[in-house]
Amino acid sequence: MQTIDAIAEILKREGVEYLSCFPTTPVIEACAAAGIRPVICRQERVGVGIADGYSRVTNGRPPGVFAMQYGPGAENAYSGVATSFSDSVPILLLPLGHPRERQGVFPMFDSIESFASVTKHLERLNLSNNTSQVMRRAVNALYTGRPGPSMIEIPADVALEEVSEEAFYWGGNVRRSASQADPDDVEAAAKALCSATYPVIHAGQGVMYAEATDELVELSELLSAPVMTTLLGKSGFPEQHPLALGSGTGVMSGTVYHFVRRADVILGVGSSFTKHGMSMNLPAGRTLIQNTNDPRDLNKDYDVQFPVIGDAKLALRQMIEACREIVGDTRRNKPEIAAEIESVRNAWLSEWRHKTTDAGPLVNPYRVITDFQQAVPADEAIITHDSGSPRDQITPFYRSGGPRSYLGWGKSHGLGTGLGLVIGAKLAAPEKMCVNFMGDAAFGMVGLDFETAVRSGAPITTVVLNNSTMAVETGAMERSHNLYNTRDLGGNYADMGRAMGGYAERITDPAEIIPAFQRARRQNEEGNAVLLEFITNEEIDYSHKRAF
Ligand SMILES: Cc1ncc(C[n+]2csc(CCOP(=O)(O)OP(=O)(O)O)c2C)c(N)n1
Ligand SMILES: [Mg+2]
Repeated sequence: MQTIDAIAEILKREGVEYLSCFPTTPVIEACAAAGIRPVICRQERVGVGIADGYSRVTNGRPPGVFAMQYGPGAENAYSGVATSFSDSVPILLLPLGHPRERQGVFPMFDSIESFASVTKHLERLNLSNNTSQVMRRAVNALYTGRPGPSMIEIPADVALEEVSEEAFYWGGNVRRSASQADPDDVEAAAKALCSATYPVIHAGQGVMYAEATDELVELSELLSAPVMTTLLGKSGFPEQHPLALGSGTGVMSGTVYHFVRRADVILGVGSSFTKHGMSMNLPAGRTLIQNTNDPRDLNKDYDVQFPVIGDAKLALRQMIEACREIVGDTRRNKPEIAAEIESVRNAWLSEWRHKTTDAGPLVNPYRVITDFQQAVPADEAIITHDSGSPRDQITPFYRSGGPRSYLGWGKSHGLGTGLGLVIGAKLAAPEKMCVNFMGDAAFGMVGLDFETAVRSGAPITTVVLNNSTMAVETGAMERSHNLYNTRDLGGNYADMGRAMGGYAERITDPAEIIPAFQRARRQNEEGNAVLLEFITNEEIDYSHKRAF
């Protein structure tokens, strides 16, 4: 067999069903022959996003895989890979490389040099007979520790060389392995947590990768501790739960604001505690407990008094046992905590009601997300935002269902990323209604990949919140906009959706929001990709923006 056949066989044995890709690379041919379905994107950046969204939904088992050509294919993938790296998503990238005799020659693009800062693992496959061991290292990087992109560059000549029968093996022994926390750390952390007057749990995406939602719910109920999530961790704690506060990012729900401001002890679980424009700052002076599986996260941006290094699921189980030893059942399910959360939420929602129920004349983005929640139950959907106002409008208000019913992303917040993610999510979870909400500028970045959804058996719903401008840039572009109209954009996106073969509607009447989502859902169920273009107002009020 050739190198590419050996790689396809290994992917098959690891359960890979889809290869997100764009030509020219013979990896596509080998995967197709092995029964792995190629999904051809319209540009590499989105192709990486498809693999990324797929991996987020499967937790990397099986992983999303993306293959592309050397030079322009690898170059155009860069922003997608940067997104996966900054969000720590386990994807496998298989760029073709220049043939060995051309490597290192000016000005050939070199993936090994260029992707070094945005990959967890990176290796060039220099010898066909090394395929098995090179792939073993790549797969190991996907399955263990902090996740991230794993890249194997396959030089075009090596790709077609023979792998000898003796050299090929795949034991299937690369599996997920994780470790518990130091029991002394757990005991100290549990004491601090149990002596808190107002504890808050701050859950990151590590909870989802560790599949630790049940343990998180158990600990929060044991202590009656309210739980917020980060942007990436959104849906790791079911947001319909009575102890759920919602998510805290650059913006936050009224419940996150109220309870975090009052908290004396914050327990981070599966969270990197990263200071970032897309994350909520932790207010000063709190006692911090941090569980992470990556020591680089500790004391990075905050003084952490109580580190708990280990897998979120295993460490939460340890914390549950340690807390139970201290407080027994005395704090379990205190109704007054849930009642306070409910009353703070209701007060906050009533401040926003004029926007969430806005009768027009223009559609208000806050009403779109509110009505969507009435039209589609959260646990029957997977939704994601895009950069810009849509992210900041959706995340405080949307109450997700179980793990991965919301794909929160954006430590690198490349405009347009949501479209690829939601196509990947649909491939991983065809039974869910998969919806990405994007602004008109976001659509401009990647919109032609809506046709990928139409063509590839990934009937998603893309929502374009069209305000004909970049509303989120209002503050940043005042002078140039006054002089040259720099923020404004044009386009008729429903027409584009139709031209690409999808079912599309333009909605201008707020009363039509719910019926439009109901029609979209039926269309998706019949296999049609849908584009809903809402003509919205320029909405630049955000909930508790940078409140801490
Ligand atoms: C690739 C990339 N370039 C630039 C940005 C900066 N950026 C973030 S949002 C935004 C404009 C968003 O406009 P739109 O999608 O129309 O949403 P709106 O705020 O109008 O609702 C820009 C330029 C980015 N996030 N990614
Ligand atoms: Mg806009």
